[in-house]
Amino acid sequence: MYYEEFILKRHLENPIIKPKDFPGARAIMNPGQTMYDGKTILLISVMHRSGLYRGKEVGATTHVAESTDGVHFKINPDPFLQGIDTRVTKIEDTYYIVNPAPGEWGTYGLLHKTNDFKKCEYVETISLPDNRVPSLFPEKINGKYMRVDRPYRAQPGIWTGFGNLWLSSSPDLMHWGCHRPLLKAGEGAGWGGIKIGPTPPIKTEAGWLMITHGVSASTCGLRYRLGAILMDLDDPAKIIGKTRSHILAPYEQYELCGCVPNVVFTCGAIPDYDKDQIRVYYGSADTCIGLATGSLSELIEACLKEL
Ligand code: BMA
Repeated sequence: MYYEEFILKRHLENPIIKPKDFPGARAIMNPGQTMYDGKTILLISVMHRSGLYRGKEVGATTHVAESTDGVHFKINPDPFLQGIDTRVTKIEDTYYIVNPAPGEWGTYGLLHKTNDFKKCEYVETISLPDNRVPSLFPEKINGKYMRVDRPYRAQPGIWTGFGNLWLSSSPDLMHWGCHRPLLKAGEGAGWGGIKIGPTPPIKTEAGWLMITHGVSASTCGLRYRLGAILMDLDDPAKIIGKTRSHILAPYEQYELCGCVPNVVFTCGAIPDYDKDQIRVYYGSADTCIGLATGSLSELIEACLKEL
């Protein structure tokens, strides 16, 4: 390895899920992630080589992959959802899943729920285009459900003001308002120069920790990296920490080359509080899935130090 890893360390068996693990797949990427019944659950986005799955035009399907050791996964071939890039948040006993609805109307957020990762029920459309994946907090704050989202999409050439994060609240997870600006793309962190993308915040004693992807421009095109921010527990509109350094950047061959080169992208992370660990299952080059782990307390410390 010719580069220094900062907090997150790649698993030696990376990439842990590859297209050849799913017959007919051309890419498996960007998993939603959570724990259920003692197992690690990934909602993996499968892009099909022919665009068809079981004879139907689908483009992409989302499948449940489960594991007892967090490294070796069994993938359910029955689609759980259509589409890609799911964000999963457990609120009380229900798992809420948000994913982007692609199509001619632009990309907007769909809310679904499940209690068993067998059946997935559509709840409501919760954002207008172009707002891909509002990411829900796992509990109410001051009596309201809350989320982080990115209400606009950056357009090539008109970057300014489009890739920022916002916060909003809701009485019922369906009606959202009281919007507050949260973080501007590029503010003090090179890893998110053009746009930043949310994932479901994780509760820690120090604050709400959120792993975000950030996009920066290079002469060879876009580069997707991961960073982290920390929000105040009672007033998440206050950013109290942020890594200036990226915590993961594309360096390995499976991150540099693939369907979309130069990409590490995550839809969440899993805290293992008793081990002081955070696990990040991430999409590599929009082609396969890697695992990187690090110390939760080191990550929080870096957020506080580097703000
Ligand atoms: C984003 C999303 C992700 C993808 C990333 C890099 O806009 O489309 O699904 O991983 O771009 O291509």
